[in-house]
Formats: sequence, C-alpha cells, structure tokens
Amino acid sequence: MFCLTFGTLDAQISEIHPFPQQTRVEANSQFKAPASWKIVTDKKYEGNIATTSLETAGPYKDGKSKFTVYLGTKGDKAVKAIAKLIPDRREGYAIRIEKEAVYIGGADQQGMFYGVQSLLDIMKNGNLECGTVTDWPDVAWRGVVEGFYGTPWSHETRLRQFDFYARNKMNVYIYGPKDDPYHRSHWREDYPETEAARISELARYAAGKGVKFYWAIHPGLDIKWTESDRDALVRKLEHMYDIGVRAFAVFFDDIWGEGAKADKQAELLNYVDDHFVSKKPDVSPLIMCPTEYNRAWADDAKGYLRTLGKNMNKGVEIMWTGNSVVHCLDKPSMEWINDRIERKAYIWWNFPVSDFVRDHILLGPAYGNGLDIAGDMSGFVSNPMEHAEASKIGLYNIADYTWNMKAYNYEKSWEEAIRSLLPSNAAALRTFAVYNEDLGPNGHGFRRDESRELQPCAKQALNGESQALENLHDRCRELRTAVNLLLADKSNPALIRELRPWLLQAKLAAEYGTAVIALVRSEKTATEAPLSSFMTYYEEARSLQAQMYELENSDVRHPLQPGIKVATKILLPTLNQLFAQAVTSWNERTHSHLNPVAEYQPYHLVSTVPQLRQQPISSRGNEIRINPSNEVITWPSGSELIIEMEQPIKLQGLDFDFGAANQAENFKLTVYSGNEWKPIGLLHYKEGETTVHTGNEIAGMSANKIRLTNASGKELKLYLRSFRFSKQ
Ligand code: 14T
Repeated sequence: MFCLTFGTLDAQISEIHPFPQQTRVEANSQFKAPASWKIVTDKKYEGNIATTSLETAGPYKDGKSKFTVYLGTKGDKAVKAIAKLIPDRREGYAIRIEKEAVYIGGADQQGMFYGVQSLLDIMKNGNLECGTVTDWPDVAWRGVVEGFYGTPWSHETRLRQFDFYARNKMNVYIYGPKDDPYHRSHWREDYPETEAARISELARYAAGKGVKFYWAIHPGLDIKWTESDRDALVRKLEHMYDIGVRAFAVFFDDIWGEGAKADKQAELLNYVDDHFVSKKPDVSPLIMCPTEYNRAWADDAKGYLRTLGKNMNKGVEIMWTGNSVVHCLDKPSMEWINDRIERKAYIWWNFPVSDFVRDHILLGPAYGNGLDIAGDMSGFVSNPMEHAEASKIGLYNIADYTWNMKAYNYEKSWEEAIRSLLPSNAAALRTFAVYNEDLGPNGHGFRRDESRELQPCAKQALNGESQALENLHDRCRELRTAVNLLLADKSNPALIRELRPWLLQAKLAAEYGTAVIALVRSEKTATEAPLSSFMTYYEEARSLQAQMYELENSDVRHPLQPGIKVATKILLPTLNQLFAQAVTSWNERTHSHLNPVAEYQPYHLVSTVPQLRQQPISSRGNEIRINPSNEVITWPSGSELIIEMEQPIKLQGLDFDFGAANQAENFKLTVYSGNEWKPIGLLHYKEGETTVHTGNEIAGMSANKIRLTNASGKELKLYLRSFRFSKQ
C-alpha cells in the first residue's frame, strides 16, 4: 500500500463504532476524503441496503472520479483483492483503505452494510487513513425490545430509533409495548387500517436499515387452550404477515393461571412454528417470552422451564431476564438457564427501562454484565425507557457490549455515547447525566452507582473541610451551567423535551446546593449584611426545598410519574446533611429552633405488605395517590396499608382499584381521627366494578392516618391500579 503523509489529522479508523474486532492502521497515512467517488459493485446489489446507504450518506457518486469504492460480498470480483480479509462470520466484513480506493467486503449482505457503516464512521471528520479492518459481531441478535409499561413510543420515534440501530450495528427490534391493545388486551383483533399501515411502514423501514422487525403478541391474559383460540392467534399472525411483518414473538410474561402452563405454551409455539413459520420461506425464527422469565420466579420443582426446553422446537428462541426481573447476567446464571431450556437463552435485559421508577431518568452507563458470556446467548435485547432519545445512552453501550464483548469498556463507551447523542453540548450532557444514574430504592432492588467522582469530596465536605466545600460549590455551579446550556440546546429537541422535567429539577438542586454552601459558610463567619446573613440563606434553602417538592408535584411531570428525582444518591443527601449540620449548630449557638430536617415529605406509607413498602406517594393539588404498580401484590391475611400525614388533613373522598371486582367486602378501611380509629364503609357504585369508594361520611373528617386492612381472612393477590384520596 502506498500512502502519502499529510501530517496528522483527526483519528479515523478508531472512530468505528461499535468497537471493532481487528484493525490495522498505517501510521501517518491520513488524507482528506474525496469529494466524489466511483462505486464498483455487482449489479445484483443495486438498491440493496449497503449500496443505498453508501450512495445516500457518502461523498457524491459519479462515474469519473479516480477514487473508487469496491463493494461486494465474499466471492465477488469487486472485492477479490481483500477476499482473505473477509471473516467467515455472519454479518462480518472487512475494509481496506488505500490512497485512491476503499474495498468493503461483507461475509453476507448485512456484513457489507456494516462495512459501509464503519466507513461512514471513519470518514466522520472528512478524512481517511490507510489500513484494514476485519470485524464481526459476537452476539447474533443485538437490539431492543419495546416491552415496557407506559406510553408506547410514537411512530416517528421508532423510525428514528431504527436509524440509530443501523448506525450502531444493532439488528433487531421487538415490538411489544404492554399498552398497545392489539398486542395484549385485544390480541385477537386485527389492527385498524391506520395502525396497520404504520406497522407496515415500520417493518419496511426497519428492513431498509438492516433491522429485523419482530412483532410480538401477548395472548396469555385470557387465552383458552382451544382450537379456536389457537386459530385466532395464527389468523392474527397471518394478518400481520399480510401487512408486511416477517418476524414474530409470543410473550407469556406477567400472567398467571391458565395461560401460564408450559406444556400448553410449548404446544402452541410448536404449532405456530410448524404450520405458520415453516410454511413461509421468509419468516425469521420464533421468539417466546416465558412466564417464568427469571430465576426468582422459576419453580424448579414444577419444572416449567425444563418442560419448555424439552417440548418446544429447538428453533424457537426463549427469552430470559436473569436471576430476577432486573438483574445483570454472568456465566453461572447463563449456564443455569441454558441447561434447563436446552438452548442458548435470548436475553431480555431490563435496562435502562424505568417503568417501575418513573421518577428517575436513567442516563448512566450499562455495566455489570459478564464479558465472557457472548457464547452463551442467542441474542441480547434491551428493554429501554419510554424516553426513547434518552435511552440511546444505554443502548449505545449495549451495542458496544454485544458486538465485541471482551473489549467492552463501559466508561469509555458511555463517554462516546454522550458525545454521539449530543455533539454540540456533550460536556453539559455529561455533567447532567452524572446525577441521573441511580434508580433510587425500588421493588426490584436494582441500584446503580451515581456521581462516583463526587463521593470523596462529599465526605470531606461533611467533615467540614473547606476545600471540599469549595469543590462542591463548583460542582453545583457546573450543574446549573450545564442545565442552562441544555435547556437552550436546539440540536436535539426530542432529547431535551424528554429531559426537561429532570433538567428543571437539577437546576433547583444546583441552586439549593449554592444556598446550602452559603449557609454553611455564614454559620461559621457571621455577617449581618442584608441578603447574605445566615437567616437569608436558611430561607433561601427552605424555599428551594419547597420548590423542588412543588415541581415534583406539578404538571411538569407525567401523570403516572410519582415525582421528578435527580441527584438522589450523593449530591442531594450530602446537601441535606450539610443543611442539617449548619442549622443544628446555629440552633445550639443562638438558642433558636429552626427546623433542621431538609426533606419535605408530608405523607408516609407504612405497610405489612412487603411489596407496598417501597411504593412512592405523590400529591398534586388536593389529591394524594400511591404510585400504581405493575406487579401482582400479595396481601397476607390481616395485612394492612397505612398512610400517615405530617399534619391532620380534612378528607374529601377516597377510592382504589385493585384490578378485580367485589373487593369492597375484602377490605376494611379505618381513619384515625380525634385519637381513635373510625371505621368507614366501602362500596361499589356498580356490580362487577373494580373501583371501590367510600360513602359521603368521610367528607370533612379530619384525619392523620388512613388504614386499609385485608379483612377477608385469606391471602389476596391483587393489582395496585390506583389508590387515592383527596383533601378539602
Ligand atoms: F417479559 C419480561 F421479560 C419482562 O421483563 N416483563 C416486564 C416488562 O414489561 C417491564 O418493563 C419490566 C420492568 O418493569 O419488568 C417486567 O414487568 C414486571 C415485573 C414484575 F416484577 C411486571 C410485573 C412484575 F411483578
């Protein structure tokens, strides 16, 4: 290879994403990418995804230019020169860059497409360099399952996601939003025309981006193991096939009872596999999500998983979330499941999904999965947040992880993810993201590190070290600046729209930090100057605490969201402790009685039902509600739920919906009023209704506790669709 040296330009081959398997760079060989080029390829690739991508994104294509791009798959004349470089691996490719030519050879057409994506990465800054790349994915299926509860992604959002998957070499998207009625509650019914047209477009668009569009059906809530329901299911899949879907999944997650039987599920999947999938030449392997989709729910004695493993056609993929619903994967856990299902598990990773902690937005890195398990899985898909743009940080990481697992470095990948998501304001996004990593306490016990860099300084500040206090002050100022830059960013409006509630909250947190640090300082060096005295900072900090609380309970947040939480792991707790320290010592010194408790939380939930203990309470206007849960809640006989108020409130009304009819008779409601528990009648407005109300007697009662007891004399398994009460 002959390359001239033009001095050092920006890094090139190292720009390839996901991190490639093998590269060889010729030192000092950078040169300016040509303005136009000639493409040499076989006629059979006309209009295929690789050529289209090259023609629409690369330099201008003409017939005259000396600079040539040779494009093909192994065995083609065009790429004969690099035949030996092309790996014998599905979706693999090789690139050789010379001064006046680029060769891109795929192991298959998908590989050819990925070769083009890598070339686009290399030319990102308008330059090229001589060298070679030999690359392939470690995991066969890499991508996303839209499987969360909550508002499904919009059509445009999905299209935009597919562009992103293509650029990051992800090849699968599984459509399964819990709240699409034609996926789950009304699975037997065909999509109306408009929705059907959208699904068609999604499937077609995804195919054009090298992304396999899987459509999932979720029949388990009410399926009967009859011929008629079996036919209804196949008929629905035929309908989906007719509108252009070529890959299918059947989900049995989050159900119980009749639908949850392994032998019946396997029988159904085999039927679909034998009479539908195998009969069509162009349909991808079936995927199923089992009912026992994680180890914590797997009852080995009953043998649900072994039955699936034994009975179900080996070509059907089985999904798995790990040792619990939200969990990282490692070698022993992969071996445990693969042994039972007699095939390699198809991983459904519940990160960065936030449907169980909607008050948080998860912008931290994807870490914790073993780097030695690529060979133990058939696929790895991430369940993301309903915030699609913001999810791209985690997804970028997962693209890296699944492509080249051994080389995965989550810190490096995370930095890159942020740069690629918001190049115009990457530093600001990074600063903000550092405070949005942990999930807070949650029913799944899944926690993340947050603001690790801040931990030593937080400790020192609490020990009264002034340098650390200074440092903390800088961090708060930085955070405020970052938020202001992001709020004004116009380069990715979809992202900023999603982040907005958390941006506003972060800004208050940053201002609160500044006020608290001023408070700490003025406690040490008393000044009587107006607006810089201890009392002024105390009032300011108090005001900001109240503003944060008000914002959490304002219309800025989604109705399903229990609040808006940022910086909950390190920064806010540190600031609250500093506040408490300063106020306490002020009180001692000046014999005052200022309130040192920083957190403003007027309602507390206490319960003997373990699953309810972590459930957040929020209020908006006059209404106070417990955050609904996706889980089935087990109420032991006699168990209770109590809500304690900081101050007595005058009640207006109360109702709850546990997703099942006739619950009024199972529960007893009592209200603590005037130092005694008073019973309140519960009723249904209509026969068969799931909502339980109180009568008028409750209106005007003053209460500082409300208690709901399972008085049925037996254990109850119910949803928590809603529980709310209002004050006058
Ligand atoms: F199918 C699964 F693999 C799965 O994870 N299902 C759901 C999923 O849709 C949801 O987004 C995710 C995170 O909340 O967890 C599963 O949902 C649950 C989890 C529970 F523990 C639903 C009910 C539960 F009790």
